Amino acid sequence: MIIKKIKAKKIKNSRGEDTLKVIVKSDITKGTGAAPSGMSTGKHEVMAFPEEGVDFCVDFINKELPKKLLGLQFQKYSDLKKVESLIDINKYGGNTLVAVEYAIINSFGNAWEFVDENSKQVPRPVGNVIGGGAHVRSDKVPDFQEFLVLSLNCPSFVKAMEANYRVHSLVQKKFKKLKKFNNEISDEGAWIANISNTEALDILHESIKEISRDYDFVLQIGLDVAASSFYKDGKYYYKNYSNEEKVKVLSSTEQIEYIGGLIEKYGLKYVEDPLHEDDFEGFAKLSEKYSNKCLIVGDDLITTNLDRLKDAVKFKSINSLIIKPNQIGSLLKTKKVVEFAKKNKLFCVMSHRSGETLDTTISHLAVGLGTPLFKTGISGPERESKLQEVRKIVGQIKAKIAE
Ligand code: 2PG
Ligand code: MG
Repeated sequence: MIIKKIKAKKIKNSRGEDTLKVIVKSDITKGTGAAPSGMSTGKHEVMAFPEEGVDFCVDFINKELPKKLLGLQFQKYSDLKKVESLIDINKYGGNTLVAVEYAIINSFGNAWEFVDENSKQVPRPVGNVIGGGAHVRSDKVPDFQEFLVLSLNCPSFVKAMEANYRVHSLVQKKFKKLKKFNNEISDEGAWIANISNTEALDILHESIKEISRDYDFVLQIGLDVAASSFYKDGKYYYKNYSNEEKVKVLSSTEQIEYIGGLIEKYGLKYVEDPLHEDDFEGFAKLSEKYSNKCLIVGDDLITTNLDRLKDAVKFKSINSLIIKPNQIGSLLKTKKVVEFAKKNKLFCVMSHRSGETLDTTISHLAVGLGTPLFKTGISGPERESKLQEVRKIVGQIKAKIAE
């Protein structure tokens, strides 16, 4: 595939923030790529955009980059090094490189085949049902950022997607019985209400039990605690801890006990960032006790960074990790992280960001890189587009196998 044309423009993401959309024309087809943005960003992530703003990056892509990029050949994933050497992420931000790389791999046609044409791994969806924390502009919501639904033993992506959607709808019905619920949603399309962490868990627990009755697989609860967002100087500061006690301050040891207790009580199968983003040892303590029954997932802890992942493996901090290409600002580095994780028997979770676009490249990366889980919400056009894209890829894989 040869790059014939590249163009960039400024667009808005789902939170109304400026971001970048890139359009690449190759000799095969046209591909686009748009960069997402986080709200609860890990402090070890690369810079998303420079201070000069998105216009500065648009100018660079439209005026400078074509001089060196046009005419280059991209035959395989490792060829991305050709573009990675042309964009300095310290100057233009990780989002600039990632948006260009997304557009390039999409200009091949089916990006998942560009990543790995033999991939048959279809991930299972992790859906966001109830929102809180940094994804809501109010203190009167749960402290945990995401109350999630997933099914680790579901035989089909489409079935799991449908079940997740039904849980989302049932929770809305249950929320309507609460006072002052006006169908408000978090940045990721999850329901928000003035309830405590445990109230949210109780409602979700009831809902997954009800919906599971209709399926031959079990739905399970996950949490993205996003603990760094309410951690300061050795303590976790809760504002909506439980119905009995709203405000509560926990030490690290108490936080580990508390999360462990929730894993036991609600049968949690997935806990992301239960401790702050530098606490490799605290993660290890939780993992030691619970990694046989729950995915202990590092997001802000790892930030898709190989060096941090190596530390986590050394400390035995996690058994799973989030993969977000724009945290590290490179598709080549992202692949290295996934490969290292697989070698060390860690479970990868490809993930959206809270500020998203309609871009569906991460659906292709989830399949192509073979991540067993895909966290991309349930509701809203930016989330549904990614789920529907996986559904489309499932059809393409089936057709290939049948050939
Ligand atoms: C997270 C993400 C996505 P953000 O913490 O996992 O759900 O949030 O994009 O705001 O970092
Ligand atoms: Mg997270």
